[in-house]
Amino acid sequence: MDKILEVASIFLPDEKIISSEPLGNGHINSTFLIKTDKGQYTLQKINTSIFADVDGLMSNIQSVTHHIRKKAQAIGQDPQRATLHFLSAPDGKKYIFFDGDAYRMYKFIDSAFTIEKMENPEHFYQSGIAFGNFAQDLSDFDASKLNETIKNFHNTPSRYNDFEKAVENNLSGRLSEVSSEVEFVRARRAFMSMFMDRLNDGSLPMRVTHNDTKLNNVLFDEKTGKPAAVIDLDTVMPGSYLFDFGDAIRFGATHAAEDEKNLSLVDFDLGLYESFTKGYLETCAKSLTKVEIDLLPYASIMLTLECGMRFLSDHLNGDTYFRISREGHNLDRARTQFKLVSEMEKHVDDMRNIIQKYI
Ligand code: ADP
Ligand code: GN1
Ligand code: MG
Repeated sequence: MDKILEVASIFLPDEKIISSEPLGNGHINSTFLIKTDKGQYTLQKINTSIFADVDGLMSNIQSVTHHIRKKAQAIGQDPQRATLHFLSAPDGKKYIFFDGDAYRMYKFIDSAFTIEKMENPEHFYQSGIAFGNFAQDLSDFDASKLNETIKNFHNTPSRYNDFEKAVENNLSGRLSEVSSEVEFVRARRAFMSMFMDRLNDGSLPMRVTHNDTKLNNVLFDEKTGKPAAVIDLDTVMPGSYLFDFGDAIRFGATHAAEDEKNLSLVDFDLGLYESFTKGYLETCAKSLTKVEIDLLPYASIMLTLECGMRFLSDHLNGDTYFRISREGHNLDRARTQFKLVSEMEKHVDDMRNIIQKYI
C-alpha cells in the first residue's frame, strides 16, 4: 500500500481511503489531499529537520486554533471554516511518527481556493483583511505561552550571520558566480538591525505573529470571495506585526512569481501595496503602536531582503533547506527578492503616505 494512504488510514480507521494527491507549492513540508468514502482531509508530512520539536509545534497550533475558533464562534462565524481542525491519532496526539517521519492530518475546508500569483487586487485587499483579523484575534493571546518553533526566524541580523557563514564555507563552490548578490546584501548590513534593536530594547512590542504571510496561506471562500481561514500555522510564534505585514507585501505586491527568471518582469506595484495595506490597517490599525506605525514603511524591505538572503545562503550551502525543482532555483529566487528590494527602496515615502492614509 502507498505510504501516504497507509498513514491516512491510521488517522481514519473507520473510513475507506480512496485516493491521495499532492497539494500546494510549499518549500518545506509535503501536503496531500486525501479523499475517503466520507469526506476530504489534508495530510502533511512535517519536515522534522527544520521543525525538530514536533510536540512543541503542534501544541502551538492547537492553542492558537482553539483561540481563533472561539473568536469566530463569538461573532457567529462557522468555526469549522474559520481555522484548521486537526484529527487525533489513536494515542490521542495530533500527530504520528511513521517510518521515521512525522505526519498530521486535518479537515479539508471545501469550497475554498488559494491564490499562487497576484491577478486581482481585490484578493490582496482581502488577504490584508485576513492577516489583520488574524493579528486582531490573537492580540489577547499571551505570546510567552508559545514555543519558538524556529529560533531567530525573523531575526535579520542573525540571518545575516548565517549568510556570512554560508559565504565563508561556500559548500556548493558557487561563490564566485554570485559576487554581485553578495555585495548587494553586504551593502545593507547596517539597515538589518532596525527592527531587532527595538524588539530587544522593548520599544517595539512582541506580538503573536504568523511569520509566513504568503498570499497562498489564505483560504478564500468560493461563494463570497472573502477569506475563510489563515492556514500554514507552523511558524506562529512571538514576533512583530512588521514581520507579517512585510512578508505579505514581499510575496503579493508584484505580478511576478517568487522564482521568476526574467527580472524585467519583477515589478513592485504600489497599487497592490495599497490594496493590502488598506485591508490590513482597516482591521488592526487600532492595535498598532506609534513605533510600529513609524517602522511599517520599512517592513517589506526588511522581510524581502531577509528572504533573499536566506535563498542566497541556501544556494551557497548546496540547496539543503528550501525544496528546489531546478538547478539554480534558489539563486533565481534570491534575485527576484533583491530586484524587489531595489524597487521598494525607491518608494519609502510613497509607502509611508499610503500607510498614513489608512491609519
Ligand atoms: P505548505 O507548507 O506546503 O505551504 P500549506 O499548509 O500552506 O502547506 O498547504 C498547502 C496548500 O494546500 C494550501 O496552499 C492550500 O491550497 C491547501 N490546503 C491546505 N490545508 C487546507 C485545508 N484545510 N483546506 C483546504 N485546502 C488546504
Ligand atoms: C517557506 O513552507 P513555505 O513555502 O510556506 C519558508 C518561509 C519563506 C518561504 C518563501 C518554515 O515557506 O519562511 O518565506 O518559504 N518557511 C520556513 O517562499 O522556513
Ligand atoms: Mg503554505
